[in-house]
Amino acid sequence: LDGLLKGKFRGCMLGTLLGDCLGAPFEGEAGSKVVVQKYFEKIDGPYKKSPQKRYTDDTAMMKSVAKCLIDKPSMDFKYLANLFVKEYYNEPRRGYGANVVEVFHKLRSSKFEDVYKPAREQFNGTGSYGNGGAMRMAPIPLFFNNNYEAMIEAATNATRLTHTHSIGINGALLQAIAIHQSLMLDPHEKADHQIYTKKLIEKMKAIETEDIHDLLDHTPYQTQLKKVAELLNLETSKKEISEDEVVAALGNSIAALHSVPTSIYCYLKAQNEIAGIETDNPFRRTIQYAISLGGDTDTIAAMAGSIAGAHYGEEFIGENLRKHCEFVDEIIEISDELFKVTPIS
Ligand code: 8NA
Ligand code: MG
Ligand code: MG
Ligand code: MG
Repeated sequence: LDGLLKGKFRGCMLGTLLGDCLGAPFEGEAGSKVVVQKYFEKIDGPYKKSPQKRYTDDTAMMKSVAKCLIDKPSMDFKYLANLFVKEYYNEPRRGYGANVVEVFHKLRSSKFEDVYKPAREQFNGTGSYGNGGAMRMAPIPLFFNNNYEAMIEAATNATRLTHTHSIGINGALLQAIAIHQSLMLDPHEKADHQIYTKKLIEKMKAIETEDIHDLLDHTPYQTQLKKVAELLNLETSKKEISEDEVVAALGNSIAALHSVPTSIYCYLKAQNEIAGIETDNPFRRTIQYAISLGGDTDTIAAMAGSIAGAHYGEEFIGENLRKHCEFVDEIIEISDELFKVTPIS
């Protein structure tokens, strides 16, 4: 059992890394199943030495979240803010969100006095609703796999360092909850998508309780999750849903509301074969399909990849895909260190 969970830790963290590295070259483009299938045929075909794909902000920030848990298992959010800032100034050209860098500047110049203040000031005080909180979530549901309440609290505070809009925070919570759910699944059995989405909706009901002043819908994630369930139900009754329909219903942007439910959909849909995606491997199918949707490809593939990786574990992640990404061995090492400090009941 220990070995199973250790493999799921690696699968989840590698899921973020591989989705990020493999998705980054397509960021901001219109989706194309054909183009992305050809790309994956090269990457997953007979191995040819080629330049490795670089990771971006998604992995850079996830790394800091993991390091914080490893160094300070009781979670020190001032320390986490320090790690984010250090990581950013070491390598500023990792494709960070356009506005989040202001938070890093302010954190540094204020000497981390109030670590939540700079994020609160973003976007004239409304806070960021970007998916930057969600994209780096993986280590938190892994570490707190035994303590749901503590997971929610840690995920909230880790997000608030950069994102204070409730859409940004609740998107990160949904991502944590999805990983937490998939971690409990048997790698060799499929999740029942009706039960899986129903559980997510129930948990979001307990989270989406406050009015969101600038929105008409006060339970936007539950609304999006219902659309995820409807699309999957339509597919069960043999209706094919095009990528355009998926993007129109769920979105593929940098907004958490229009990318986190999308990543959950990618994971659940990719449990089964998808026309135009030639692979038997459900992990590859997840990230390949996510990238095919276009838009914020690295982040949607990173989020979908970490959910899929938590379900299937490391053994489903092929050698070929790994060889084309930088930092694979380091992520495995970090994941094992995180596993070592994780309380197991
Ligand atoms: P962020 O907080 O800077 O948010 C990202 C963007 O979302 C902002 O630059 C705004 O355009 C928009 N936004 C967020 N909140 C508001 C608001 N309240 N009002 C108006 N606009 C708002 O950074 P983040 O960490 O959330 O961003 C994560 C994303 O940026 C990831 O996709 C990551 O990979 C990176 N990134 C994405 C792209 C892309 O083309 N999709 C390109 C480079 C980097
Ligand atoms: Mg990125
Ligand atoms: Mg697959
Ligand atoms: Mg992105």
